Amino acid sequence: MTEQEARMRRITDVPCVGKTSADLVQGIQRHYLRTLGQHTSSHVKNYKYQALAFAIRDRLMECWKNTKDAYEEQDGKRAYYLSLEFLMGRALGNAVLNLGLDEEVVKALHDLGLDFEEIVEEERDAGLGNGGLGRLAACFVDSCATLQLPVTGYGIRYEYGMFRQHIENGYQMEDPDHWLRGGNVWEVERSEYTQRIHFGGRSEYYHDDQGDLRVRWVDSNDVLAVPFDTPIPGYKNGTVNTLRLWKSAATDEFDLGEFNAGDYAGSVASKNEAEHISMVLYPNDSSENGKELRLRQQYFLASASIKDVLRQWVNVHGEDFSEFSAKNVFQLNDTHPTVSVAELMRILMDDYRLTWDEAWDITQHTMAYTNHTLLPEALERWSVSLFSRLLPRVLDIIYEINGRFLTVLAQKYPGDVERQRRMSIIEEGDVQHVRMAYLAIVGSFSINGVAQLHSDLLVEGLFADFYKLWPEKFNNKTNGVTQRRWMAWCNKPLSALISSEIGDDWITQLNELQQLELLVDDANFRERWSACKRQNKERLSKVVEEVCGVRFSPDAMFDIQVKRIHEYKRQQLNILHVIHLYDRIKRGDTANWTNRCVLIGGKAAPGYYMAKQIIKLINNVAEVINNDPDVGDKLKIVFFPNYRVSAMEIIAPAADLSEQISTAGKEASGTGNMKFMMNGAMTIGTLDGANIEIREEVGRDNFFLFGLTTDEVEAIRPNYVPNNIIAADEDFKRVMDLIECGHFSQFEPGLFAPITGSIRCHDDPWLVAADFRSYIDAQQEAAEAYQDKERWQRMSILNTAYSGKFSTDRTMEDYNREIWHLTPIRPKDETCVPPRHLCD
Ligand code: 26Q
Repeated sequence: MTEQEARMRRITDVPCVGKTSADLVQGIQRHYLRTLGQHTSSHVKNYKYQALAFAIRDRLMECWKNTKDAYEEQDGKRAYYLSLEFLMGRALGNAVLNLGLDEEVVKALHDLGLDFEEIVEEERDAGLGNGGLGRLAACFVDSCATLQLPVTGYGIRYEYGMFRQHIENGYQMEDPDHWLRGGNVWEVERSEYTQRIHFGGRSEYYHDDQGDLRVRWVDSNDVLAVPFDTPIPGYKNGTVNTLRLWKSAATDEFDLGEFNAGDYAGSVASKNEAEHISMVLYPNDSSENGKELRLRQQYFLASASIKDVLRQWVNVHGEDFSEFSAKNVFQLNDTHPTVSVAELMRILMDDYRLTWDEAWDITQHTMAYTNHTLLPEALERWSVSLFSRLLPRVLDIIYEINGRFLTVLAQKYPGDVERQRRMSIIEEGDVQHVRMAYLAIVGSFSINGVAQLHSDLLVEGLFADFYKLWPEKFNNKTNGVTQRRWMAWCNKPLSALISSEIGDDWITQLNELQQLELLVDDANFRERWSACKRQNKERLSKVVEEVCGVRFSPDAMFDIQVKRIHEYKRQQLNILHVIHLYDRIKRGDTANWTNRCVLIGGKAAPGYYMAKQIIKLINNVAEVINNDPDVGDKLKIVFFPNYRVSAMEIIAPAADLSEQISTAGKEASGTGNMKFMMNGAMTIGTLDGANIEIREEVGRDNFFLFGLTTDEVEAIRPNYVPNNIIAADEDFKRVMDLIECGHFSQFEPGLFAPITGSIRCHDDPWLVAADFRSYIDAQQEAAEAYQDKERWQRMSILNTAYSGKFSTDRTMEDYNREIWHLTPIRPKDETCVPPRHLCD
């Protein structure tokens, strides 16, 4: 050890921080006074949250360092999850759980006269994502840390996350989510790893000092990317991985022209453009919107992350890249970060002087692409003109990739110009576009869908030409969710019951839940199971009453649909059923009635007119039903505003019935379906996405199936006449009449004509009318099943028991075994694992 190393060692040589409740009390007090400067016991509860969060963060820090040291020392293969979204939600409860400090924290707070559950509520959700794709990234990093896989998440530190939603007169209103106001305890700025990102300018060809022809990107406008790191703790294993989020900042080079002309303020103001890049998350989750700022965000993430990885590589290996693809893999979360393919090529060639073939070999063996959608309108395309203005050098490379790819095609399929046109990365037409999915496919060694049906449909449909060319690249990786957050943390009563019966191995081995199957015949166990569900329903009822002003009786069946609002997810169909139930009540057709509380929640993209109308319809229907004395407890319905991760933590444990009712072939996977199943809800669903696998696991008797299959959906389209279906079905006709006669829009007749019109339209892509009857019948089956308490208890237990497949631990093991090939690494000294007496 050199003297300098010895000196460095001293500053990090801190005694291990204690983990008893007394140690925690001390830590909380110290941060409250010394970090936050709070001298009196002020009534601002948020400072108490922050003090606790700092105390917990202290307990992550040394494991974080040990994990980094271990990764560096082992120098094994590493993976990078590139994603424009990480929908993390709150971090405090998760950190406490994963550190195994649950009981000690509760006790410490109790000694300080504070309540953990109240303090937890002070944290704002990190809402840096739209929905499924962003939350999946968050579950993935949790599972990777738990599996001790060396995986780093790379994303953008948006100043404003997903908008907050409130309802005014039944309509969605959006409020900006300035989530960082009040500070973020969990992030650490690492400005020493700042990267410089180029935009604009042009490519210049020149001869280097060895006389070789090379290219450089000149006259660019540069932006800085400053990394902020968030610790990602594994479950009681001493591993803490990293989520690195980039914030954009202006360079210090003032616009000299303006500056010299005396416009000092103007030149400083022009820094704005740079700082805007990481300002806001696009709240669009299914259709491309082609905005320049979005492409800037994508390139900003791709370039900063790749430069960061190459920086670390060169630090250790110098400029020898022969082993790079054996030791690094990038997983692209949809096409959003796909410009990475060209960016890696660019840096390897322009900055490190690799030849095209060397750089391409590395790129093609390093990139892997996950697709999350089957909707053709959601496939990203960027206009060539925008690309050439913003990223001229990157576009050169994309053209070259495409040129070489088309040559391969021409050799393989001589004369088949039509195929070349179809498969070209550059789409020809009035305006040329770059097809990002095709760039991802050509540049990657692995392409996966997110549920078996989805992966099958990709190779049969959207990507059929590519599958024919490279069948070995395509594979399936069925999604999952992390049971740490979605059971152990959010469903304490059920977790305690399960652990008391089968132990707590399920927290890291979800298949262990299968043992619950043996308990379904135990009446006492079933009663305790129901008691947990009831407790969770009471908790949700309180929240619903607070935020919606409607009383949900825990005796009723809780029927829940929460997800983004989209026509393909068919919240319309749900509301048609609710209206049908209302109609039955009004007609007095209520023999053997099952009381129901229907909850629908989700955000609509701000520019998505139909989705916003659907929200309005739900609210108007709720207004009529909830205030009708004839209805009473038989039926309640609310639109739950501002659905988000922390809301789902209360909703999922309380659900009896999970609505997964998309048009078959449209929902790539779904992940809410898995959270509900895990928490003992029954699914009513179509044969779509991961529903199919859920039904396979739990058995057909424990799943309410309805609707057309994917094949039937495609077969019916040419002869689809919804008006005939409606006319032939008395119940359906009455429901449509109620909406169309203005019963739910008394002072605004015709308000919902766009919705009813689309249901009646023969080319309704979502085939709502086609599935109405079988949906209503399946709902009736569910209602009857609910009346048989014992039967329902059994089904509920079996849903949890067979949810093992849907852990992201399994998903990550699949990615690792078949795509990444990483070796798990244990941090050398496991001081961060809680002392044994705290673990058991
Ligand atoms: C693209 C371009 C410009 C602006 C925004 C976007 C954009 C952003 C987010 C497009 C799509 C998304 C999100 C998609 C998404 O969440 N898909 C869901 O992914 C889940 C995880 O795999 C699946 O379970 C869902 O089925 C799928 O809909």
